[in-house]
Parts: sequence; structure tokens; C-alpha cells
Amino acid sequence: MWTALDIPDTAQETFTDYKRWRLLVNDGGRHTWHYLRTDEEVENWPQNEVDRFWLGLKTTMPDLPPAKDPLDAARNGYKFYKELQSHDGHWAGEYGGPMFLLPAFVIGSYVIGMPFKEEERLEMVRYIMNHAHPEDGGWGIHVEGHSTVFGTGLNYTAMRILGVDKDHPVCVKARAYLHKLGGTTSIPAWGKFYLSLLNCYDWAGNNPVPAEIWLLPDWVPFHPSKWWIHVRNVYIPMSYLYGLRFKMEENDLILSLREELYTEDYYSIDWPAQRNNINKVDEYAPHTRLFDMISGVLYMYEGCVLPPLRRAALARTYRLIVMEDENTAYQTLAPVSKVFNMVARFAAEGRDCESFKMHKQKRADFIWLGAEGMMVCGTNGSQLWDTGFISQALVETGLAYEPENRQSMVKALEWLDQGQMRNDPIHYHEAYRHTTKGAWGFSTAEQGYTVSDCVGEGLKASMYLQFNLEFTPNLISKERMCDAVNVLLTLQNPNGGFASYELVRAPQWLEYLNPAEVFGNIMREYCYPECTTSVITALAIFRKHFPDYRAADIERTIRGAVRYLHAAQTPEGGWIGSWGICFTYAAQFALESLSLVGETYATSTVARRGCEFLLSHQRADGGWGESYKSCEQSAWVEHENSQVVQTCWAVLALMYAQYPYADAIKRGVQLVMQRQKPDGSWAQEAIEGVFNKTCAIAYPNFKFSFPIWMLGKAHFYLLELEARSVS
Ligand code: LAN
Repeated sequence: MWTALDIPDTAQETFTDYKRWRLLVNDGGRHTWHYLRTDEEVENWPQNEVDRFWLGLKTTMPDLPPAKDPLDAARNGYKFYKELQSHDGHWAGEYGGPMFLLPAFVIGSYVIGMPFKEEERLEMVRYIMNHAHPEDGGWGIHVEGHSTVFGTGLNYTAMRILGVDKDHPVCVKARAYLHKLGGTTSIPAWGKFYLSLLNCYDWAGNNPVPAEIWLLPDWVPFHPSKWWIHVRNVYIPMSYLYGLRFKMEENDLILSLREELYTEDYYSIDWPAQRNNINKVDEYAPHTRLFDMISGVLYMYEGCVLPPLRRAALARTYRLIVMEDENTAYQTLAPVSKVFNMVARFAAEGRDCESFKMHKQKRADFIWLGAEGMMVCGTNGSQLWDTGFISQALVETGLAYEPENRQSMVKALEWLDQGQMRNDPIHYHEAYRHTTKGAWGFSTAEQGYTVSDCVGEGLKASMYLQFNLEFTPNLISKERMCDAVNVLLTLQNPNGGFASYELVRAPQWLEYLNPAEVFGNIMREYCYPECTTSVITALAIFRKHFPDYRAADIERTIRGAVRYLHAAQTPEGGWIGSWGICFTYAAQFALESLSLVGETYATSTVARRGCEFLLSHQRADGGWGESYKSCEQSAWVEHENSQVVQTCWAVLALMYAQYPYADAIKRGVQLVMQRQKPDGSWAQEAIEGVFNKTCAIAYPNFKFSFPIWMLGKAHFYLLELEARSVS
């Protein structure tokens, strides 16, 4: 099942025949990759443009006549991008970047004996090899990050499980670096946990994760139901597995890994002393003294747990795990909890059961084959997010009206129609979930999680497509749009801001208990400028169409949200982006939403300062470029090069704010036009997104949606400025 693989020394060439891979898109936007073994299968299921593009194969898209003006460039961009639309109307795409998700999947699957196909294993190895740092041979927390113990320890382990020999040059080099860092004893907490499941780290080396916390009454201010949904959903199965001290059986590989991963003799390691041993190269959010103190007490408690209490706690957490699986049709919230849930279900129910089958089936949704090999995505896709942006771009630029684009707009609306959630979760209050009736999530309806700005963007895109275009059918009823608004109105916090999935439920001090070391601001929900602005924008557009629906509530909500947004502006005039890199991303959302409440360069100091902040970062070549490090440091960090996507965000922001001078906009437009390829596409540049302060994540579809959007809009904007200056 996990037989040895014969792996070449380098990974530029694919390890499998890329002409045989197909992306299957079905069931509301599910993505799964399939390798066709026989020629007959290949003949019956031809490779299409979507497959070719994402596999990095040559597409058949022709070179286009050079663009005469920005609108023409946007049109050329969409000629290319339209070919990447799936038959069901959405845009599929790679969602890689984090370097700990593939190892998590490999380790979790190995522990429970859930196999991968050989072709998958080969391409997974290739992906890992392609992302080893050329200088030191290690891996970081994400593809652009420096090598760490977390990245190197986990990717090394994954390579070995996948079937790579320990004497393979990539393993030799990585192991040498790992040893130079002192070996895996100092791996951060989640790494300790994965390795403990694998029986390559002693459970005594982990800080306790007591399931008993779920027996506390709900009103307790730090009750886990109040934690950020991702942390909560990761720690539920973790506490279950920790309670069982679940680990796989020893075998030859495990025994060998115990030698390879450490610089000292595995059997003489002082495990309890490793609980707080975190390598400095990994650390972003060091433990607080409070955390260490509580962990110390809990560690003592682990020596004298009361069996009935533990049993009750394990039963309670298991129930929560099952409810999460059922609420999401086994997609679960995201890949970290996916693996832990999968292992927990196996620990309780074994292999011959429905839960194993279902987890295996949906495991495939996270796995993506890219040009550099096979990876695990940050979610089961970014379907709604990408479809929402390009739909809005086409409508705002007017390209949606052009006859050759109409069909694709109708398809996009059809996808949005079925992508809206129609009901609350099956297990609703009992699972501490927020309402979902009328919401859109980040990926598919099946995944089933409300995200504030996804509801905003989904609603906005649906209204644009349905109301602004006379040729689209009315698929989404007024009632359903009102349902979406109802969801938005439930999500405002007392300070006026909007968080990601839920209301802020826990106090700020909970962050002192952040156990993950490698991520920041994860313990509870926070309000985000991006989420808040998406909501303002959607509500502002909604009330133009339906002025009577909950008018007072909408007015109050918008006013509160704008108040939050004003307060969130930094003294320099920017907004800190938490999900995209970084200030340019947030500025684009912020200035759009402010313009919809009448705040522009001419009328509002906030908007004017926002513009001036951006202009102060425009580079000599006309572009903007900031590094992912801006997000780590919450301060502008220049990238080596200007970036097309960030330039688009900055120029869009200036246009939303009605910045009255053409020069800065023209220079941004020129940069983006110069970087367009003859076939209308743009090359992939630096990574676009981020989460939890430290982990970059890729949004490769942004290099289409935002240039198309910006160029098309800039065309008319510049004409208008010109007309004004003439008159
Ligand atoms: C995402 C992706 C989308 C993102 C936006 C919609 C862009 C944002 O505005 C709100 C938050 C959200 C939904 C978001 C939250 C955190 C996610 C799910 C991710 C960045 C994708 C991957 C990440 C998830 C936490 C990865 C798993 C890792 C853990 C640390 C649990």
C-alpha cells in the first residue's frame, strides 16, 4: 500500500504522465483529480483547457491582437479566463501555499491506513521536492517562508511515508538541515501532535489538551464554543485523540523515523521537558507565562484524571466531531480539522464503516494537482470567492454585456444560485453553529459554513448578474436575497465590525492562551476591515434594489460598520489586511465601501488619507508591491518587485475613492498592460493571500479577476477624467 517509490533526484519533470490527469467538477463545484490509466479512458474523457491550464501544460488559447486600450486589455484577459470556467459556471483553481497541510494529510492517512494511489503519491513527493529550499534543503510553514522545524520535520516525514528512501539526496539534505536545527524535539505543538499520532513523538512531550473543558457550562467566558471556529474545530478532535493517547502501531518505518528525526537517542529523550521546547526559527507567538502555568497544572491533572470524567468528556467531544462531519457532508471546516476528525472517527469506529468511507471520499476534495505536483489546499476550493469576483468584474467593466460573454455570465449566476445555502445546519445550536440559511460560504454549499464577506460577495455578485444584466434569468428570489441580508445582519459586533464566521464570542485575553506558537490572533474571532467592508458594500447595493426591506436595520448596520472602518484606519492612513497581502488588499475593500456611503477623496478625510497612503507606496515603475511580511509585522514591507495583483487593488482603491488625478492611475494601468501576455493571461507572481498572520496562501485566480476588473474600470475612469479636464 505504501510501497517504496523509485524517485529521480530532481523533480522538474513530472513523475506521472500529465496528459492522463483530469479534473472532475461535479455536485455543486466539487473538485477531484483523476488519473486515467487506460487509453480507452483517455479517449472517452478528453483533457480540456481547465485541466491543461492548471496542470501547467500548454493551452490552446491563441495569441490575440495587441490591446489598443485598457478595456481591450481587459477583454483579452477575459477571452483567456473565460476558457477556464467550468461547465457548471464556476472557476476552479489551485489553493495551495501552506506547507503543513500535505504532511498532515499524509501522516493522518498513514496512521489510519487510508491509502493513496501510486500516481498521487508520486506527485505528492514531487510537490514536496519542488518546494524544498535550494540553499538548506528544508521547508517553511508556507511556500515562500524560510525553513523551519515545523515545515522540515513534517515534510521530511511525509516524503518517507510516501515511499522515498532515506538515502535519497533530497532526504539526506533535509535531514542534515533538520539536525542542524537540533532535530524534531523542538517542533511546534501541532507538529508534536501529528508525530505523536504517528508514534514518533511521545505523548508526554505534548502540552495537555483536556477534553474536560467541553464539560464546562456554556456561560463560562472562555468556554471553547467561544473560540475562533478553526481553533475550536481543530482542538475538539485533538482533545479526543489526546484523551485516548491514540497512536499507530510501531513498524519498521516508525522505528527508522525515530532515528532519522532526532539528533539524540529517541529512547532517552526527556519528553516532559519538550512540551515547551519550541525552536526559535519557528516561533511567532511564544507561549505566555499564563499559558505555561495552566499547562503545568493540567499536566499534573493528567497524572490523576478521573476515569468517569474523562469518559464523559470523550463522549461529548466525539459527539461534536460526528455533528461536524454530518453538518458538512464530511468536508469539515478545513483541512486541519479534516485530518483530526478522520483519525478520531477511525479511532472510535475502525475502517469498515460509513464514516471511513465518507472521509475517504471527501478527502479527495482537498487534493489538487498543480504544475509542481500534488498538494493539499487550504479548503475544498475557493469556488464562491473566485466566481464572485470575476462576475462583479465583468458587470462593472461592461464586458458582461458583450454578446460573446453572455452565456458565461448566465452560467456564473446558475452556479451562484445553487451555491447559496438554503437551510440552517442539521446540527445547529447543539453544535454551536451560526445560522446558514441564505448564506454563501467560501467554497461550496456542501461545506456549509457562513463567512461574512462571502455572503457579501455572493449577494453582490448575484444582484449584479441578476439585476444589472437584462439577459439573465431571475434565479434567486427576493426572499432568498433577503435571507442573505438577514444572515449579514446577525453578524455585526457591538463595535460595528464584522468578523469571519461568527460573532466575536470570547474576550480578548483568551489570546494569551494561544497554544499554536506559529500563528497569531487565532483564539477568537476578530473584526476585520475586509469582512466589514464586503458587508457594507453588499448592503448598500441591496437597499438600492429593495429600499423597503429592513431599511432601518440596514441603515443602522451600515452606519456602525463605517464607524468601525474609520476607527480601524492606521495613523498612516492604511488598513491592515488579514486575508490578502496586505494594505493594498484592505484598501481596495475599504475605499469601495466608503464610496458607497458617499465618502470619497473629495468629501472625506478618511478616504483622502487612504489614497495618500497608497500613493506614498507607488513605485517608480507605476506598480505597487508588498511582501507577505507586511502581514506578519502589520507594517508595510516592500516586495522586491511590483505585483500585478496588488497594483490592481491599489488602482481600484483609488478609483473607488474617485481620486481626481490621472497620472498615478495611468502608470498603474500601464504596468499591468505591459505584463499581459499575448494570449491575454498574466504570469503567476508572488503569493497573494495570508491567514493567521504568518501563513501565506495562493489565490491564483486573482491574477485574472483583478486585472480584468481594474483595466476595464480604469478605461472609463480615465476617459471621464479627461473629459472633465477638457470641459
Ligand atoms: C480562509 C480563506 C478565505 C478567507 C476569507 C473569505 C478571504 C476571509 O475574508 C475570511 C476568512 C477566510 C474564510 C479563511 C479563514 C481561514 C482559512 C479557512 C482560510 C485562510 C483558508 C485556509 C484557512 C484555514 C484556517 C487553514 C487551516 C489551518 C488552520 C490553522 C486551522
